[in-house]
Amino acid sequence: MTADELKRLAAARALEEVRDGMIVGLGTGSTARHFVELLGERVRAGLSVTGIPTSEATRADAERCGVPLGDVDAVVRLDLTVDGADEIDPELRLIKGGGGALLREKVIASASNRMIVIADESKWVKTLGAFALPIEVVPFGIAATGAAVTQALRVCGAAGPFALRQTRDGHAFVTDGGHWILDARLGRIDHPERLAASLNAIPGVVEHGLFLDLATAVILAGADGIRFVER
Ligand code: ABF
Repeated sequence: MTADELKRLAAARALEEVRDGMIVGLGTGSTARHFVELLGERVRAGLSVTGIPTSEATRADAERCGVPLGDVDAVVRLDLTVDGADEIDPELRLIKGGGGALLREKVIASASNRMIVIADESKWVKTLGAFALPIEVVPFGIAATGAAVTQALRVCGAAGPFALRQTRDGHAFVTDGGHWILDARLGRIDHPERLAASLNAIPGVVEHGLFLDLATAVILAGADGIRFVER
């Protein structure tokens, strides 16, 4: 089975957790897109849900698939969010943000009663950090913020180079919120909680891709089938 087929299998399993009347956070990325497509099929078959997209790309997908969307500014709590991830460790800590939607993804996941992560088994790791950690920053004062990020990484024993994410034509990648992203290649992150706290303390850092204590379950699709891992 291809990785894409595994992603769709994981998305299909997540659909079983959706109930009529739910407010559902819709993640971003290729795995989450499978979920949106399958949810659209269920809506056409009569399911009633309200989707809250975590990016403009997902909003477009949801509209294309006929998933009814709610007003994010009026929603206080969501029943469930289904989203992908770049890395997942055995404590269900995540690195997210490879797709650049980490801020909205974190806002929505934090407001959800449950967050189910869907992924193919390649995302499962013993230790986070092989995937570059995305750090979303405000463009204002980027040099000072970059220096503070370097210091925070060093203090947390996770030193490594970082680079401003760029588009193919060499411009800074701009998030849906109008921010930039620094991708930090750390190799391994031994103390994710410490690093998260240090990054959160930097004024120019808007958010980072460490999602700790947010995922309530992970659906992993692999050659041997589906694993449902719950906290
Ligand atoms: C989003 O999409 C991101 O947080 C993560 O970076 C990425 C995973 O992408 P894919 O599902 O395409 O592997 O969930």
